Amino acid sequence: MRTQVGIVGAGPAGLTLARMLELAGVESVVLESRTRDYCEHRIRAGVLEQRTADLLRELGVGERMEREGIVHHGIHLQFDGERHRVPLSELADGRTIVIYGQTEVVKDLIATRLDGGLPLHFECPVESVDPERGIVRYAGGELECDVIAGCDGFHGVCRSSIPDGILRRFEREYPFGWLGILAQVAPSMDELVYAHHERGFALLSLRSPHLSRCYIQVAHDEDIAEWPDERIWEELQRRTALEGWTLREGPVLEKGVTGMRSFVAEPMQYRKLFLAGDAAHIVPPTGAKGLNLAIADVRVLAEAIVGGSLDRYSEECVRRVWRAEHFSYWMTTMLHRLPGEDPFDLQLQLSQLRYATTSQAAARSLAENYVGLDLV
Ligand code: RFL
Ligand code: PHB
Repeated sequence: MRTQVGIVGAGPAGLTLARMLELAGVESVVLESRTRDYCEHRIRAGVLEQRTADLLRELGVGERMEREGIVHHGIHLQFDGERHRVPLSELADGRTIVIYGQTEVVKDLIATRLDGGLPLHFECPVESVDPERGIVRYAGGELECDVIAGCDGFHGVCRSSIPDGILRRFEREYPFGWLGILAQVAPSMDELVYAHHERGFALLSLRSPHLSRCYIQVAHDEDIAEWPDERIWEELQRRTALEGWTLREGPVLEKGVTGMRSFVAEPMQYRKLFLAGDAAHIVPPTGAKGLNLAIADVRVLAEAIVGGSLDRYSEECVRRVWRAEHFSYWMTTMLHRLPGEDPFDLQLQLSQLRYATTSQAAARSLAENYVGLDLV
């Protein structure tokens, strides 16, 4: 088999790239190791930056997002028993964020690809790629490509096919994780709440007017079996408590623990192989940047492929990647309890939170980064 662009992975990066190439008249084949059902139900991100939402609209896959996505103009930071609103849109040129699950973005992109009769193969794990020759090897055979797009996530095979000595790796692991739940109950707040608390961080988010998505900070290797639903709600109640406000509880539909890591591999390209999204970089979820960065990468990649000049792909991506790395690290270290911290560390966090919610300049910086202005 031969194609112009071989895309490894049908996550947000691979699927968005395939759609952009299709509209530009470039042929591609997408190979995905998992089933369609698995890809469509893997619960992850929920916050789309305005430019991500705009791109999905431009690509003709934004119709359901337009109907079901929920536009937000602010977020809340809670600490020291008080909740403070950060008016994102007011501070960042009227920009907004859209609450629309990654699962839904993926479903819309898969449906469009398959409706168009274009090649997207599930249950087709790629075994190896040859970046020099542009060969993608999978169980049933080989795909010969002009360009290989490595969109296969953090644990994929593409990054490790780059010979030793080429990539620089930057990494930070955090000694904690998030326990996340999806619950069948109307969200108790109309906007997201990021809560700093002595018992650990908590986040109130949502997926729809009837579905809440909430997280609590736990140990990175926390055993989910230790967390019956009542214990999770009790912890969420304590960490988000506020006088005159109550957190509504409901049946837990899904729960899981995720570790947290920062990671960058540079350069994001080698010969015919171009890495995009989680295959090249990971951010902790506190800044809501992972999905948005993945889509920003493939926008650059698609334009470079169509324009025929791929040399500067990595260079064009990494500045934005490092901005998001810094912002996600900053949000994470400001909001979580840090093992080994002392009272000095705690006071620094509280001071930073007060500054971010009282100084116009500090709040604007947070807002610009959160909504994803093109600063770099
Ligand atoms: P993905 O989504 O991991 O997709 C990679 C795809 O490649 C497939 N694959 C292979 N296919 C063929 N052959 C192989 N050998 C393969 N190896 C792997 C995989 O099955 C998969 O389908 O990477 P992509 O496309 O780069 O997208 C990145 C995003 O998924 C990720 O950054 C975000 O989900 C991160 N993230 C968040 N990002 C945000 O922007 N906002 C958020 O609010 C947000 N919240 C989150 C998050 C991630 C979380 N977890 C679980 C890590 C919340 C959580 C809890
Ligand atoms: C989510 O809704 O899953 C979510 C929202 C904001 C974050 C991370 C995850 O920072």
